[in-house]
Amino acid sequence: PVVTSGVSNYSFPDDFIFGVSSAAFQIEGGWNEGGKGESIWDTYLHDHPTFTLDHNNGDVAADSYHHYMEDIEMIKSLGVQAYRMSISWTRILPNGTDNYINQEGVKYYRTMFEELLKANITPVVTLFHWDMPTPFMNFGGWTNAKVIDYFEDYARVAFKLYGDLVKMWLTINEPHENCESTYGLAVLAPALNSHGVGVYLCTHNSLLAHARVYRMYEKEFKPEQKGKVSIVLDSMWGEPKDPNNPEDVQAAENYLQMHLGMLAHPIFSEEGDYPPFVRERINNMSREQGYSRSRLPYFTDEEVKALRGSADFLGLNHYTTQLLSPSPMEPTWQVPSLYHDTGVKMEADPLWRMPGPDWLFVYPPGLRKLVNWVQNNYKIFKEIPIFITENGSSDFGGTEDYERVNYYNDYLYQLLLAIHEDGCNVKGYFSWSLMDDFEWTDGFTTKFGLFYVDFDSPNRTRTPKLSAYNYGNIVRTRRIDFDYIKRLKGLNTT
Ligand code: GBH
Repeated sequence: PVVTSGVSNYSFPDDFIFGVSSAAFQIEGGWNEGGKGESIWDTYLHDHPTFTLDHNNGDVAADSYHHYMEDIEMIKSLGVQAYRMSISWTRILPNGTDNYINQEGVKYYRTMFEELLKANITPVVTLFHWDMPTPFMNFGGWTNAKVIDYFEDYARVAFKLYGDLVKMWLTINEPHENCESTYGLAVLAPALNSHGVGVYLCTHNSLLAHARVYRMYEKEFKPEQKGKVSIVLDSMWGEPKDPNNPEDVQAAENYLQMHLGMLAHPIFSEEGDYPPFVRERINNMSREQGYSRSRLPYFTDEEVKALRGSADFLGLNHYTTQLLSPSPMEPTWQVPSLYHDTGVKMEADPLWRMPGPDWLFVYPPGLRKLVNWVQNNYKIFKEIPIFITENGSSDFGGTEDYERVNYYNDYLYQLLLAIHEDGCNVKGYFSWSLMDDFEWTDGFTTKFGLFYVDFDSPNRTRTPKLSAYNYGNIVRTRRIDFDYIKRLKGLNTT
């Protein structure tokens, strides 16, 4: 039964980890302080100030470079067990390369991890959350396979510096979104138009970089440090527009294979490599378009082997759902492109709420269905767990965020159903985001935080929203009280 009032019948198991998420470029600021080098987000936004909706950049952001102790207090107040954050590559390696290590940057993160641990909060650390060192982006970023070597060097430095404190590592945040939006849709810096070609080079090299770092940790660090390493994959849920129409069901499955399977299958399936459907589809499309080689690169046998099983758990980001039906000829697609290759029509149900801008539609069962899809597609999740590393909702501001409260209640309830009724092996959940931040192309116009940040105040003052109190209650009671905020606000709960 789906509960929407009172207290949830199910509770989160004792070993279930609650956390909050953030990313370096989105909150840190201090772009040129303490010896930090530039990432492409610094460089590109300085050169193209109108790239973001509000013409803002990340120079100061939420100024966590100076206010990190407040951040830790906020995290503590939620009662969560873990904090997912990322390291800015160029804060510790200003040139991107390991020939020069910036001690001030090293100290910043070391202090952060120590303070978190003092507060009994486990740091979960992403190595790459989209802030590619500018020198590397100048020769292609992830589309240049040489960057894999430099990413390995950077990861080794990070493991050496922090591996005594950090036991949960994530290599790359959302390679699917990062590659598609940087090289395909050109909505992430530096907005390169290489749709249908660059997007797959980037995806391919991101996967290889992940495997390289996983195997390096396994060999050089794991025996002593005993940590876990994984990757963060993102996916919408694809709901068949008409569940009784087999073509729509197939379209939804195709979407999931092209956008999530492409990244998940090489790592989590028994056979490894890209899913046969994805391989065949892109090969066929490439051939029809006159290419003499597939736009999707091939792995060698050794690479397939290195990738297979290269994760100790899965980090899964999920926000929204679309209705899918077949449509090979959508006129708005660029040719070639990931979306054209996918060949499905995506639309939102007009009944779904959209509290923020354009893309985030609220469909809570999508989370349960997505987790089940992952669990059922890859046997490995009988042994290794799934962590939801991001989930949350956007709006345009303020602290009375009832829509966000509802979003968390409803999505987390669906997660309870996935755990208790479907037996899915989900062991943790991280809300996106701890606080309002720099939302990439949206600048500061879109808000995701549990804490409100006043971006006009010099101190970037932080204030808990209703969703922070509500999340804190879920974390502490391990149940969802659908009336908690109503009671807190003295509203009628009947
Ligand atoms: C996450 O990506 C990121 O990891 C995180 O950094 C970010 O802050 C968070 O989302 C919230 O935005 O339809 O062309 O406008 C989530 C992936 C990002 C996928 C936005 C859909 C919309 C592209 N989503 N994207 S578009």
